[in-house]
Amino acid sequence: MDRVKKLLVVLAIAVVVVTASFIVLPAFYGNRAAYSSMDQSEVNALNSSIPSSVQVYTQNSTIVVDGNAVIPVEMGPMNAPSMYSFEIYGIINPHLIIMKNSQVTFVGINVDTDLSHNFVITEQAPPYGPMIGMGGMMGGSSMTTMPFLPPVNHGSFAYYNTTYTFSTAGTFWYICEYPQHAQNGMYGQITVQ
Ligand SMILES: [Cu+2]
Repeated sequence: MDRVKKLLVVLAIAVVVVTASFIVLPAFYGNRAAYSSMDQSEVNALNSSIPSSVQVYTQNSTIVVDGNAVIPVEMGPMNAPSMYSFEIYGIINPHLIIMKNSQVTFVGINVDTDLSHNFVITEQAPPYGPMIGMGGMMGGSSMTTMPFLPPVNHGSFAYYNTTYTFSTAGTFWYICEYPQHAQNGMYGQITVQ
């Protein structure tokens, strides 16, 4: 009889864990619009056609956006010193200076061969803890959302467009919400003026 009771307890725990994982994991990793994918030539085309509203100052690691623009954001570039990096027009984690009321579509593209990433905008300044992304997932601090995009798969790059109109002047940040990534340096500053 004791054996049966033990078995029942183990089964009950298993049911609770499995049920909880079906509720918690989608909240953490899914529940957002699906991503699309593009190939290397499409990535190259986006990177090489800089909009007229965008000025790239490589020496200052700064990109100025004055007006509406579509901007590709590479996530996890393999040539970067750290795997926890963004790259925009050849600059790692650039400082974005955005003129007020510009509407910017960020095309988040995961170019990493190993890790999942996303790109969201937040008012929260660094330093970041390992679970900074949980704030956004719980409907908290992030101003935009993006699903976690999987690594490159046989030449197919997962991407997701997120559009934001910067109507408020101030200092903002872009981060990767994947646990520990922002903490390890996967973020950059946005100045809206
Ligand atoms: Cu990341």
